[in-house]
Amino acid sequence: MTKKNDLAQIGVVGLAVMGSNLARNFARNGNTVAVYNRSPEKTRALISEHGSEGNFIPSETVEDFVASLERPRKAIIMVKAGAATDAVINQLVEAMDEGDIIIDGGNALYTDTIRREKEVAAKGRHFVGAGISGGEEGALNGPSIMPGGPAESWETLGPILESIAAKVDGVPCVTHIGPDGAGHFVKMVHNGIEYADMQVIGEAYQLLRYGAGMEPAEIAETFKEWNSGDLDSYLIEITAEVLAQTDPDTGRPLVDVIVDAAGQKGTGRWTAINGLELGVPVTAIAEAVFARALSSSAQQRQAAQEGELPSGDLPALDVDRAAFIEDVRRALYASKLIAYSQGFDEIKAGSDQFDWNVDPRDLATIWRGGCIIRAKFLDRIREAYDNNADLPALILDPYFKNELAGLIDPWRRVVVAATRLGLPAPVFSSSLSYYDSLRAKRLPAALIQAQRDYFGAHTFHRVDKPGVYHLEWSGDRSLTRTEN
Ligand code: NBP
Repeated sequence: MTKKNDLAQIGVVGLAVMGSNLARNFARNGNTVAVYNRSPEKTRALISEHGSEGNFIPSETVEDFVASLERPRKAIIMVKAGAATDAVINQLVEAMDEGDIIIDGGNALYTDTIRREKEVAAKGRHFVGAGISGGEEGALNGPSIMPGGPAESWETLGPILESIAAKVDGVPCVTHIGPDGAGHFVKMVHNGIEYADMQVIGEAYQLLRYGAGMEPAEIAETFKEWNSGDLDSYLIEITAEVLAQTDPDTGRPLVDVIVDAAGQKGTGRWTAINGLELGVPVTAIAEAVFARALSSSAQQRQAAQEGELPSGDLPALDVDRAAFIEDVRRALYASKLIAYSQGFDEIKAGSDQFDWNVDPRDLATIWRGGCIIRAKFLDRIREAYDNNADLPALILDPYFKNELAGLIDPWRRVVVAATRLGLPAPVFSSSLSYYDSLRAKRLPAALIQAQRDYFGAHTFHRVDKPGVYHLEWSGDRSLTRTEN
């Protein structure tokens, strides 16, 4: 515990699971931490259970909390995103002075962060929206942190955030992402990629389980093997553990006693909505969000099962099992590549729209540790952008193109197999369509343009000469050049 007149280098407001773990992480790394929670019981519980882990200064009012901070004061808010965050910001702005820094470490929508930064800056305080990934375990032992806000706040905050971030090869998984909402934007897309990553793992499991007829424990072994290759990642690692787990009550595989309705808190949905708004096809992410929604449509699913929607002929899997397992691994890898490629496209589009200047290499670096999508292949992504900062798409990097050459045939076979087996694989199959759309010399968009011109005189461009054209569909079918 601290001496009476010590001041804290950092403060944490909101001591539910994330806030209390983050406060402990700060304290364990040699920082004196001021802590405050609306209900004082949580503050008292933190001190009584973990007070010996480092230097904490607990307060039961916002005023005492602010007074216990060293200047410029730095306070991280870890409360429920939305109205609670606004309430706490207002209290802190009131109690703080010019130049003090308020950091929102919750999962805020980036547009809220942009608004909040303006409001807080107008009152002479600094505001930093920081995405924090890694869940409760990461918060305690080293998260990946994505701070936005003014560059000058980063100068002050950088060292203290580096002290608690995960480290990979000695490099802390935190860096200044860009101004105002850049940090929360990038965290949103990170979560969108996480949705897609989890879904493709789910689709691989579904195919092995109900296509190849493997038991969860056997699939756990397969995932363990996969984790030592290209797919080496946190999510594959925990999937192997989850599938090996039995239910303490019944002894059955745990995955079999869990209701198959996936929850969501909104960041995946935001990523998909933002992709639609920016016109960036984040199909893998959107399909993953829809897949969760479909899984939770209990009534419809039950009606569809009771009404026994026709399945058509479903022949059993007629290929060599070992070959099928390897094909599924490659299809998973390919679909995952598409998800990341699309996520990086969305970040580039957001960065361009808001003039954030986000460097994709930074993300490939700070996502290597601490966060949920940490994966070995982020090193390859970093190399791809090192080699060409203006890559038109991640999958067009020479290394990934070469990888895809070895993945494409198995990927097609798996999508065909899933279709023939009647097993849903929405991200595997839509990612393949996305890939083939990008490759296509001609898309049916020409036909769509003609249809639009037919019913709405929306005009079209020609492949052979400049200008904008309209055909008199309901008249003499003559062609008019409407613009040069
Ligand atoms: P919760 O999101 O469950 O929020 C609970 C905290 O918010 C408590 O400290 C509660 O105080 C406080 N709070 C509320 Br609710 N309304 C308040 C108000 N009007 N004024 C002041 N405090 C208020 O906590 P969490 O799961 O620890 O997450 C914290 C943040 O971190 C969230 O934004 C979350 O999205 C984000 N996040 C969570 C994870 C994760 O894995 N859980 C991962 C990454 C980011 P009380 O004790 O007085 O009710």
